[in-house]
Amino acid sequence: MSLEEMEDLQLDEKDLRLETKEVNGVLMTKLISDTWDKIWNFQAKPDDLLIVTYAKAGTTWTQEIVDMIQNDGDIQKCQRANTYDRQPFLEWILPPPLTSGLDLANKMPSPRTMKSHLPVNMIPPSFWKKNSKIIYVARNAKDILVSYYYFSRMNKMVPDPGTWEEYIEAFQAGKVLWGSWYDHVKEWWEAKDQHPILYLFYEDMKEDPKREIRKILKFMEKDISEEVLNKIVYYTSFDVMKHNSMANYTTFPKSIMDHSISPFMRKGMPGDWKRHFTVAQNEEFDKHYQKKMAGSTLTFRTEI
Ligand code: PPS
Repeated sequence: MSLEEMEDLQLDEKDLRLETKEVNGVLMTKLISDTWDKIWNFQAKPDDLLIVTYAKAGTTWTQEIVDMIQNDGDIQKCQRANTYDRQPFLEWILPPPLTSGLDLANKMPSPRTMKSHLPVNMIPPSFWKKNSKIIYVARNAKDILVSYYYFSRMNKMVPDPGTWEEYIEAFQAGKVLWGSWYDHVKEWWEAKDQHPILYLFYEDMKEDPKREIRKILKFMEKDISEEVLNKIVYYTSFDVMKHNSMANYTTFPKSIMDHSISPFMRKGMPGDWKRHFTVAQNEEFDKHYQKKMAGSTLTFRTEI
């Protein structure tokens, strides 16, 4: 059953919010946790491309860029299906009869491009064995927190975020789906020198999308004309993608994603956190941040 068909089931919010259960101390949905062996044993191939992010770091944006590159800027081809059907969400397990990302990935003909939010030590080991390419995108913690908060309100499948104050605490403690942002970005940063990993920043992509798309092209060993490159920059800009129903999650049943609470394509700007953190919250967050990130060479820009 497709997600679109699920709309007819008229499910209540309490039946939708997925239960959680940790895997290796990292909060996941119970469905992911119960299917963990199958996810861990996923068989990657050398020509797979995996796009990894902590949630809300610009996954969908990067997925669209990669798909446009793979299709030489052909808009029609990129409209063939929703983002999540074009590039399966590897560890995302849905209740039957819905099709899970893992099943989609297993059935997909090569070369496959997939998405994941897994921390580096939870990536199925076959990705390392097969030397598959990985694009990692990181985004500053404050904008992630705001984006994740609104997303958790509008997406009825993930845990209810509670109040803004409660959510800041949960985020800092890593008690949100996919665990600690701090560990995620730092551990992937360490891993990037040992594997074919391209480590990008959302803020850099926003500042100069053409420059960052060129990095992706080089990493994918693809050559395209300047004209196609300009086309990709245009069609993957926030304002255009916001209206692209194959990329903006508006085809999801409203009972799952309610865009009237907050659109999936919400602001698309670094620095929106300033409209949400009070001065006191910001000071406390910065103090905690210094402790968590101490010793890492990784730095972020919280505005551009
Ligand atoms: S998810 O659910 O984890 O896959 O979400 P993800 O796609 O990683 O992140 C969603 C945020 O990315 C913004 N977005 C974009 N920003 C700039 N340009 C483009 N093209 C773009 N597409 C998506 C989206 O608006 C979410 O950020 P916020 O801050 O909430 O607006």
